[in-house]
Amino acid sequence: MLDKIKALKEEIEKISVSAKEDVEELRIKYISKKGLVGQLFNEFKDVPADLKKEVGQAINDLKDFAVNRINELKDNFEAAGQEQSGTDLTMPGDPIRLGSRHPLSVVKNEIIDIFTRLGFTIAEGPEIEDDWHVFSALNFPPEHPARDMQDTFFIEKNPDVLLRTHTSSVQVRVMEKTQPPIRAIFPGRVFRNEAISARSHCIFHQIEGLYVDENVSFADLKQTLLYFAREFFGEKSQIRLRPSYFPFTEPSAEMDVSCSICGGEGCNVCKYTGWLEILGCGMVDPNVLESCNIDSKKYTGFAFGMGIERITMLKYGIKDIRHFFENDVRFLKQFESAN
Ligand code: 2NL
Repeated sequence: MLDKIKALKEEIEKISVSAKEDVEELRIKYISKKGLVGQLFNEFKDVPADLKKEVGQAINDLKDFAVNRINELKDNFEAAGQEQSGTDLTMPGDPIRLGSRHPLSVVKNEIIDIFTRLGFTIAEGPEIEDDWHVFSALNFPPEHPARDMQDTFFIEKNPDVLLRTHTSSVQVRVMEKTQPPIRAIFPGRVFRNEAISARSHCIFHQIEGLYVDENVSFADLKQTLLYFAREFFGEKSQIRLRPSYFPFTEPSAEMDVSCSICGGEGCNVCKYTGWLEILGCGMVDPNVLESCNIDSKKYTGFAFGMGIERITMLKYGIKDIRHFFENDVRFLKQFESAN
């Protein structure tokens, strides 16, 4: 009996399978009730009493061995089977579609690059602001219409908690805590309570610039903005300044750049004028400097501000501002190569 058990163990040790179904056959052949190992349990009753202990132990060990061996064959087969089931692990994977930078970010980064080459640093600040930083420090009179609920989003009923309508609030924060020279640009999201249309949105992006030091003049402003226009719209660009009004600058101007689409000849983008309006600018009003604890007798400064959506629409010929906020990938992927 012990010899038979030993022989059966050697037999089971040697078996190999070539198909998954064979494993099931082996299970029936060896470890089912009527299988070869199962039969040993029947024969056990004829084993002499003095050998029962030893033989019983050997049969139990054989059964454990057979069960483990067959499970092992089955596992090996399943692991190998996955490779054979049609997946070639040496094939290159499916390409993952990468996202692309949003056109507003592409243009914002380009503007930042141009001004950092001139020594400007970048500053950011809170979107939820108070009246002082958005209006009062910037020389807005108490009854100015921009303070009205029609133009400004107030948060709940507190008139001193509002969404900034321009990034100038960040410039106020910087001036309050730093003495000149100050030379920085301020990109950010701003909010105005306006009806949404092809040309305007209630959320948009601005980039403003500020340069405060001794002897900063209007000539510095013009030369800085001419450099920007030529870097951004092309070296042949011309600029012109038209008088304007902002509460925070005096004098104030609006700047046009010669139309980069038609080169000034006249086309439907520049409405046949040859010029595109791109930003507002001026010399910082002395009242603003004083509000921020900067001595307006010692220091002067220039500032400017532009809408990033507007510049991007001009640069890429985008006709509707709402495209920027819909995030339709068919629109966004057109800028994949831009940056
Ligand atoms: C526009 C015009 C402008 C400024 C922004 C500014 C900021 C401070 C002081 C003085 Cl703290 N000025 N910013 C100046 C002139 C124009 O923006 O049309 N933006 C879209």
